[in-house]
Amino acid sequence: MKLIVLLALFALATAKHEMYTGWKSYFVKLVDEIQSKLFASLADKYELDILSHPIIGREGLLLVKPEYNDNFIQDLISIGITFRIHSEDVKSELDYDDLMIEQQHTDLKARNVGRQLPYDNYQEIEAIDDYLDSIGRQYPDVATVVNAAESFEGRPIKYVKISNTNFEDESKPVIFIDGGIHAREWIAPPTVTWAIHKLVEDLTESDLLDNFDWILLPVVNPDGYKFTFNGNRFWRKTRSTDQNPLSTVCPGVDVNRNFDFYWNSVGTSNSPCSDIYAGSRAFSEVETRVVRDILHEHLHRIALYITMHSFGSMILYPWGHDGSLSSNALGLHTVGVAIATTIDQLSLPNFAKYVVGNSALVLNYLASGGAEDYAHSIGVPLAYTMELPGFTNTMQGFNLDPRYIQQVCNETWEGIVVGARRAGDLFKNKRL
Ligand code: 0X9
Ligand code: ZN
Repeated sequence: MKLIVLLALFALATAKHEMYTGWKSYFVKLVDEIQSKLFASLADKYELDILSHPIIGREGLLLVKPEYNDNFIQDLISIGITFRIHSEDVKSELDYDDLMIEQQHTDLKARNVGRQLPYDNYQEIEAIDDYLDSIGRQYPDVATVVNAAESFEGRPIKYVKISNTNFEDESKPVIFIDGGIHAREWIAPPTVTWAIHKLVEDLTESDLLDNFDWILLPVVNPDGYKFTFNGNRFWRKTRSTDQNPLSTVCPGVDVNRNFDFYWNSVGTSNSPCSDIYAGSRAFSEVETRVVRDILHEHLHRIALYITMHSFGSMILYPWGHDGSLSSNALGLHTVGVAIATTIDQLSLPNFAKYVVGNSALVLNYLASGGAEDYAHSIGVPLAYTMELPGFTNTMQGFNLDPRYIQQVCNETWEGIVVGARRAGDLFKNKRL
């Protein structure tokens, strides 16, 4: 009987990532603009799923479907783009990731680390929500949990407001950080929950609450996030359907193409089956509207907005739709560099150094309707997309090893602190 149960569990576990059977993953390195353009056309032609964008001189990581593999490799060779295999079998790599996560749970239990916290491991949405609620219950004087809306599938979209003056001191700048716009970018939510931990449970620098109010939204897209835990590890979008006839077979909108900033004009798709589907209209998604409404409610005092993504070790700023610079480009760059150098000093040798710059120029692709562009366009002076680290050239699986989550949380937090203080200084000057 025991054996049957064990076999059934094994079968269940190995069946989990069945849909990625036969997929392969590659590291790709581009040397110049020409290769970069050619690569972009290959990405379209072979529907590549790019997990980390290759930029000139720095490898990226991508997935190839079984039916395209041979032709894709032939094209790479004939164009002269350098590549190397990451995995011959994406499914088995995903099984490896699951094992690592399980191992981390076991290690934490063995070390007697009571409850499992969202920044200790990659955690299900329910564990993250429970953590936020427990923070609200235990620290009502500084933390207020807001159930902003229900997602398309009815999950709460929760954020935490943190303030030692009940958000009533209008002279304080607000720092707004979100994560999980893209469901599969699992390293993002822990950096936001860690920020909550550092501001509420383990405040070590009192100026952070004396001088700022904070809004922290760890998972913008809970439906997509949930879906990535149920066998669709590489899901990126929401899970909504709309009037488009294809939408029931291909649900979901890319939240980072759904903001009303040159909506659906470049680097987007009209097809619901695309990973960069812009939606039927700007702000079609309740998830996008939650971010929009926070930005507008506190616009007069949001000094800094950071939206957490992965991977790539990049700090990206507007404008992403055409690569031009905003009138605050100098400020954006200076504060971006301050954040990046802080993080780099704390980073590990096998992590890449941060790159700072305009998103379109760094990534070499244009994309409209992005969160940080929208925030900046309505008046948030400092607005960034952070592509967190987590991708190393020796990596196995697709997750940063869960043992390093803490490292990323720590270094990112120190970067946020520097960014907040710089933003606070600029904000003070603006108000004089
Ligand atoms: O393409 C994106 O949405 C972001 N990269 S990711 O790999 N996380 O998907 C970059 C967004 C850059 N910002 C804008 N284009 N506005
Ligand atoms: Zn992303």
